[in-house]
Amino acid sequence: MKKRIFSGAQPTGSLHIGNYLGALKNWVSLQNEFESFFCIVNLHAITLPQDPQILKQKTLDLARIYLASGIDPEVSTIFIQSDVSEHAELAWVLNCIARMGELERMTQFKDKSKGKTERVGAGLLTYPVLMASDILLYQTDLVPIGQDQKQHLELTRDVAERFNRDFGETFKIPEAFIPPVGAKIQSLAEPAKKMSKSDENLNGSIFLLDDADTITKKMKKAVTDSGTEITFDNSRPAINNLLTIYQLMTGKTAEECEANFAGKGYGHFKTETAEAVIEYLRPFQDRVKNYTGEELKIILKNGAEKAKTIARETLNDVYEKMGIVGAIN
Ligand code: AQP
Repeated sequence: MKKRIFSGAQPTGSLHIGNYLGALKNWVSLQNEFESFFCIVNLHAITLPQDPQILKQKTLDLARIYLASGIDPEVSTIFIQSDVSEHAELAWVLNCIARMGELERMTQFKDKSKGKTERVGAGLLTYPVLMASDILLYQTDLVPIGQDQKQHLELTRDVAERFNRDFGETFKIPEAFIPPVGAKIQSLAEPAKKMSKSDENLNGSIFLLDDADTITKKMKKAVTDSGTEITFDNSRPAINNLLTIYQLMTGKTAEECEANFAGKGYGHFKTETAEAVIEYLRPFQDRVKNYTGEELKIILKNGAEKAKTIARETLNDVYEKMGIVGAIN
């Protein structure tokens, strides 16, 4: 039996190359080796306010992006989170297992609620519990994620271990798969921050659907470090980040990338990196337009049906172990 992977992205904003390099690219390369479940996590999206019409549209757009990235619906299961109500049900159960203290320590919660804890929804605090439910429902072995989700995955493991200890062996304890390069692509405008969909500074992110002109402009504006060397060096985060993007877009080794820019200036470096990104995204951007609404509907419906069968089995086991019984089934 193949081991299982589960991962997802939120249909918020526009996906950027950080989402792609940290997550989607790895989903594609792992999908044949593992039994794969890729979810569009629309229930996670509403932990921050969303325009309902835009959320609807972005949900289908994200399905197109998954497919255009190379996720093959014949091989992998693609579905929308809200189509499988077990995610929300298990999240409630696990909310009763997770501790307030551990949720309050999550850095993503702290960052996103900073200075406005009175005004943010409680869902922002319990976001990692819903993520734990997503993963644990499928008895997942491996979760391909970017570095920013590592802490949430650790919480998932803690909650699963606690449940197994208190109620008996129920959940598989998942491992994180964090790529060695590309797990944390930084903002082009503020290299100390990660590239993020919700960043108000649009120059910080290269979006997967940005046109060539926009990519070139953003790259030209990208912040650089002092000095002139174009080498991988963690103490120079801006250049390190741009060179990492160049490396992942060209598939060259670190040594080849450094050799390519030896003796060249930042202007040349930025132009070549912009060209590499444009060339890399071109076939993806052509494919993304290809999927009709009808086609998407069928893929997502089939995906949800397959996911639901597995999710229900796990949830029934959870209810049974906890003594939760209803009167009608
Ligand atoms: N900058 C990044 N570098 C590498 N990987 C990243 N991921 C996110 N940002 C980077 C990974 O992308 C996957 C999907 O992300 P998400 O939609 O669940 O949301 P997120 O992690 O909260 O990412 P964003 O872009 O910052 O979105 P917003 O602003 O909406 O919160 C995840 O595997 C993530 O690790």
